[in-house]
Amino acid sequence: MFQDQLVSFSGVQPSGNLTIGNYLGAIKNFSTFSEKYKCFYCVVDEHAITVRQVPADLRRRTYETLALYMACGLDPDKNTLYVQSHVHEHAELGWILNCFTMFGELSRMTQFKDKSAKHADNINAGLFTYPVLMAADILLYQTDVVPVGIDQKQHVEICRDIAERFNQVFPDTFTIPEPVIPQQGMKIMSLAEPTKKMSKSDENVNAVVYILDDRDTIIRKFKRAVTDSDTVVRCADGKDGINNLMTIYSTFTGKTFDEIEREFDGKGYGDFKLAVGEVCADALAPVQEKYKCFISDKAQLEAQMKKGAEEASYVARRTLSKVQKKLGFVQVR
Ligand code: ATP
Ligand code: LTN
Repeated sequence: MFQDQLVSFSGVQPSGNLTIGNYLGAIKNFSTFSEKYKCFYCVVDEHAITVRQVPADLRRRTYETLALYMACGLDPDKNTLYVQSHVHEHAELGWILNCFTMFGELSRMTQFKDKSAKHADNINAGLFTYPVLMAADILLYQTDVVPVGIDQKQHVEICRDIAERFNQVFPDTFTIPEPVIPQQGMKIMSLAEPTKKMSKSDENVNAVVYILDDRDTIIRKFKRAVTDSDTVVRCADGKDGINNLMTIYSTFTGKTFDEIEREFDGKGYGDFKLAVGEVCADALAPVQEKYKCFISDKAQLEAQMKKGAEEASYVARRTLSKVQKKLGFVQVR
C-alpha cells in the first residue's frame, strides 16, 4: 500500500523478443489493475545481464519492451512505466536484502537450477542472487500484488519470506506482496517441446510465437506445432501439445475446453491448428499496429522512460531511506 492506494508491480526482462507466453501469462493482465491500483511496470535490464547479452541488442530490446508495454494497453499516464537501471535504489536495496537472504533458500530456486544448467559456462553470483534483486524491485514500492506467470511464483514466495524476515527484526517496514497468477495462460508451453515452458530465449524460433510475428509466420508455426498420434481434439493426460494449443485457443477466445472440444468435434488437428493460428494472429494484430507507432518515435519513448523513472524514484527513495534509517546507516542529508 502506498498513500492509501494498493500497488501492483511487475517486470519483464529485455532478454529477447517477447512471446505469447509473456503476453498471456503477464503483460495482457497488467492493464486490468490500472483502475484500482497504483501500477509500476518495469523493464528489468539489470536482471537480463545475469545471462550474457550483446549490448546493442539489450539496448534495442529495452526500447522495444517499453513500446510493447504501451502497445499492450498500458497507458503511461495511468501506469508508471520505466527501466530498472534508471532507478538506482533497486540495486541498493538488493544489496541490503542479500544480507537478509539465506544461501540455502536461494539454492532451492528452480529457475537458478534451470538457468545454471543451460549456461554452465557462466554460473555467476548474479544468477544466484537474481531473486533478491527481484525482491528489492517488489518491496521498494510497498507492493500488494505481483501479476506473473506461474514460473515466477517461487520468486514471489521468497520475496515474501525475505520481507517477513526483515519485518521481524524491523517491524512495519515492508508490505507483504501476493502473486497474482492468471487461471488461464499461466504457463504457455513450447510448440516444439510441449513439456517445456515457451521462453523468449529459446534458440528454436519455431518453438516460440513472438508477439511481433506476422500473420503467416504465426499460422505456419502453429501448423508445425508438435502434437500426438491421436486425431481427436480433446484435453487428456499425455496430450501435452494439444493441451497447450487448447489453452492458447481458450485464453485468446474465452471459450472453455468443453466448448472447444464440441467446436472441433469431427474435425482433425489440421483444422484446429489453423484456428489457433488465426485467433492468435487476430488478437495480436491491433497490438502490432500500435507497437509500430510507438517504436518509431524514440524521442517519445525516452521521454516516457524519464518520466517513469522520476515517478518510480520518488517512491523508491522513500522506502530505501526508511530501510537505511532502520538499519542504522547514518543519514546526513
Ligand atoms: P527468459 O527466457 O529470458 O528467461 P521468459 O520468456 O521466461 O524469459 P521473463 O522476462 O522471465 O520471460 O518473464 C516475464 C513475465 O512473463 C513473467 O511474469 C513470466 O512469468 C511470464 N512468462 C514467461 N514465459 C511464460 C510462459 N511461457 N507462459 C506464461 N507466462 C510466462
Ligand atoms: N523474474 C522475472 C522478471 C522480474 C519480475 C520482477 C517480475 C524481475 N523483477 C518483479 C515481477 C516482479 C522473470 O524472470 N520473469
